[in-house]
Amino acid sequence: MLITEINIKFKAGDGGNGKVSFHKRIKGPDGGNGGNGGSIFITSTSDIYALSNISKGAKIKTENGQHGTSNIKSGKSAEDLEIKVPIGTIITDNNSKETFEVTDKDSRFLLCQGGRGGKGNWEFRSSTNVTPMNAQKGFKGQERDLYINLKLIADYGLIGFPNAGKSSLLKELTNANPKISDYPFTTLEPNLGELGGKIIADIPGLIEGASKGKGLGIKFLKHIEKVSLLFHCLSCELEEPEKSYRQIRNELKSYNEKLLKIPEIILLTKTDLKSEKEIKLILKVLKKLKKQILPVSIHNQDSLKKLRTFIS
Ligand SMILES: Nc1nc2c(ncn2[C@@H]2O[C@H](COP(=O)(O)OP(=O)(O)OP(=O)(O)O)[C@@H](O)[C@H]2O)c(=O)[nH]1
Ligand SMILES: [Mg+2]
Repeated sequence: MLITEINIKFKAGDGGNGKVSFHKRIKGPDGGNGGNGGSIFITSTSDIYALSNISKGAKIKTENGQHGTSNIKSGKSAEDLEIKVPIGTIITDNNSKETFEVTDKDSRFLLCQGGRGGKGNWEFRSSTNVTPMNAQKGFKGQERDLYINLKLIADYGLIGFPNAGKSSLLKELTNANPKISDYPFTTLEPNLGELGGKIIADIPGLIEGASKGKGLGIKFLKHIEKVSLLFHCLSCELEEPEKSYRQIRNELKSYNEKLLKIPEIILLTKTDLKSEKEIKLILKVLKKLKKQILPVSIHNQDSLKKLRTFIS
């Protein structure tokens, strides 16, 4: 299952305590320092399912550093942890409101600093105090209460009513193999495919009232917020294509008006189901919308070729 939202706590390990001890023979201080606690780093991956690896536990933590010991021996530092999250993930600290964005394949940053180990009494020796009785406690590892939100970064988005043929087009155009069926809401979570180095996102169908939670709602629209082009799929089976088009646009608007500014092309889908004359009539009606319209059918290779050239 595609996980796109998680609330979780991260806790970096605490530093080990410094030691107070004295050398048996020399009698001088010989307490070692504590080891550092493990830090937590975030790195990026192109695996959009990667959040499922961290969604299971309520807390992710690293080990504490070990305490210092006699003979000026430092405690062992704990291993750091690298958490891989998909490109497009935004991590927000619920308390400080700091945000961290994983923007590309090279993103890597420290999220929770491991606690530094405390100094042993060896470190506190001086000309005025040759028998220091004090050592430092290990410092606390950084703890964060996080909200992790994945917004898939796609170049193009396929939107429209359920059953409009969005997933079928994604399958024809790209390497993706989404589930396709003749009932509404076949797609329950976004599918991604790649064509000529560009990522196309196919999201679950929208219906009137989606912004108020109808159908699968509009939560998946976050994945198309950053696309540079929307393919608005309108099936030529629709009784009132213009009205249907406006219904979808209204749902986009209710989610975020900025979506209306993304360049859009209407794909009149399933054209094989209608005669040429009927298609012409639909195109005439849709002309009023003053949008570019491409008629397509998965059973018409020519139309797919045109669409492919258009995209690449
Ligand atoms: N005749 C014909 N049928 C098509 C065409 N494209 C898709 N279909 C059929 O239409 C039905 C719905 O296709 P999907 O690709 O699952 O539609 P969708 O828009 O992804 O639907 P949701 O995931 O429910 O939103 C399936 O039975 C497809 O085989 C087409 O060009 N011509
Ligand atoms: Mg689908």
